[in-house]
Amino acid sequence: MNETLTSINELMQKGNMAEVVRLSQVAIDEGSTSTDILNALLSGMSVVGVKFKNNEVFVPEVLMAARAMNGGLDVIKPLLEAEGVESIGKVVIGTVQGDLHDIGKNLVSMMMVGAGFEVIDLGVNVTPEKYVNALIESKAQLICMYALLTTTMVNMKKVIEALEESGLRDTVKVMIGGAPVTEKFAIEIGADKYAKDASSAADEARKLIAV
Ligand code: B1M
Repeated sequence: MNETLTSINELMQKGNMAEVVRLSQVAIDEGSTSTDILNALLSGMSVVGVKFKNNEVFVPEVLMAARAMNGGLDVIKPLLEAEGVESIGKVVIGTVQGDLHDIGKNLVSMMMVGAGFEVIDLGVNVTPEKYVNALIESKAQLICMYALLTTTMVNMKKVIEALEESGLRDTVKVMIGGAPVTEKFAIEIGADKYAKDASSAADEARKLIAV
């Protein structure tokens, strides 16, 4: 990691959004790739995650770090999305009900746009009804669900049940992801696919809807 990337990593951990945004642009101007900057941000967030777990930092600090991370992601967003020109399909994405985490979802969303999908992002704390209504409105081919809490990942099953109840399950593929989610869990709840990270989510999406 060069000096700018190291600073991005450290300032992200400190929650200094303005500097992370400024330095992310500096890094691009210096020739760093979007992946270099993404890795600096992700490794910074891993450190914050460990400190959070060990009670060395608390929710306000983590929130500031998350804002700084989202600020950096916004700067590299055009680079991550640059490859997608024509829409190859529609994807509805959201963080499931009860869960307010959104960084991983935003990353998956950017990678999907980069892979050529039109993304309808429902945000966080998304109820099963909201997923169903978005599907009816958009006629998307894929629903992506994200959860970071062991207590909210169970709500993914409720979305699949709501799709079944509304007779729409056969019209759409369902992919799930997020730190506590596993392939085994995906099979258990009847999802079509589990993806471990944002770039494999985009690859798997292409395979799932066969483009
Ligand atoms: Co939260 N939090 N948090 N938090 N937080 C975790 C998840 C936790 C593991 C921390 C810890 O204890 N070590 C823990 C969960 C424990 C558990 O459930 N077992 C936790 C907790 C407990 C909580 C609260 C309950 C704390 C409290 O209030 N006491 C609370 C819950 C609020 C709620 O949601 N109702 C809470 C709140 C928060 C903040 C608001 C402060 C903030 C979120 C801000 C935001 O998102 N805008 C926050 C953060 C930042 C974290 C950590 C530190 C970082 C999460 C993150 O963004 N990682 C996290 C610890 C950790 O993960 N190490 C933690 C970076 C992100 C890129 O990774 O989301 O995993 P991730 O995404 C990955 C993959 O999972 C995958 O791709 C990405 C990488 O390419 N992926 C997909 C993601 N989505 C996918 C979808 C796919 C496929 C792949 O297909 C659809």
